Amino acid sequence: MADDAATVLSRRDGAVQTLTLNRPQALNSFNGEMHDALMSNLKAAAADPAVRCVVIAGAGRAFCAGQDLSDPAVAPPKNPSEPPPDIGALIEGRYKPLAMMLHHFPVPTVAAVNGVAAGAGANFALNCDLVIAGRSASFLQAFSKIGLVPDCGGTWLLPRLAGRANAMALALLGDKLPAEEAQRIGLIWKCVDDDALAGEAQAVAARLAALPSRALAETRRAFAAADRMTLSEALTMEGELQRHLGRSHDYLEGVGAFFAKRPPHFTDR
Ligand code: T3D
Repeated sequence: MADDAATVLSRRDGAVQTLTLNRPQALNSFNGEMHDALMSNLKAAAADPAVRCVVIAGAGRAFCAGQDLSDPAVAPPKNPSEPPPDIGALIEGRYKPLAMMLHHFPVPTVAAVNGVAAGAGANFALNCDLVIAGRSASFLQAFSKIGLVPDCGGTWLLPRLAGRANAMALALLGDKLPAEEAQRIGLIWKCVDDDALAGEAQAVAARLAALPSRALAETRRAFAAADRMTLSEALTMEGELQRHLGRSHDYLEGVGAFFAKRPPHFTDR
């Protein structure tokens, strides 16, 4: 656990768990150690019923520069007679489980992007439910510049979030997209002043943590499922979910609190 503590810092404030990528000397780029630490921290947060929201942040001046290109797992061989690295194995073994973990995460996730988010680092952030970025942050699909395709879910996420035209330009040209522009095209939720970023991320996480967790979980699952459905199927799904949630104590509490003009007290029942 000592290594885990070095590459990913973990802090709990109330029901909010904050995980901070902590390899600032390499712009928090992913190596094997940080992958392991991140995964074990995410698994611990997912298994802890006291955690109701997770915030992901980066230490230092960057959020995450993607794969650490100096990692022996991906470094091209110095001698041409040696076999090239199997980057596919890295994607299957590391980035796919990470993206799927976030996709199925039991509670909402918030990315607080404090500086550049490049390559898999950008798409790692975009896998979170809400992405908030500091005004000086940027998003960079760095892949084409090193002869690769967007990974960590980029091919799936980018067109869905920003539309095919924007996604294609971002992926093919690999230009840095400033945070304000990322917000404008719908790639991220919002852009805030740099010095307000940490506070905004914690405040929105605390709000999420106070909401009825079953409703939030079903909303996130429904969005994912609706992606593969017709409108009619989505409407049927919504009816089934509302039938189920409409019988919950939290629904009674929410409506009761509304008419009593008092704050609700949700209990996840
Ligand atoms: O094989 C595979 O790659 C498979 C995996 C794929 C998933 C991916 O994520 S592919 C994409 C990998 N990431 C990149 O290609 C981004 C490379 N980095 C950059 O383009 C730039 O560094 C940034 C735009 C992110 C930041 O630019 P800038 O000017 O602010 O900083 P810098 O001077 O370029 O970088 C600062 C240091 O961080 C520097 O080290 P030094 O010279 O001070 O000792 C630089 O080498 C290091 N660094 C930045 N990114 C990486 C990195 N070291 C290792 N891996 C990195 N990805």
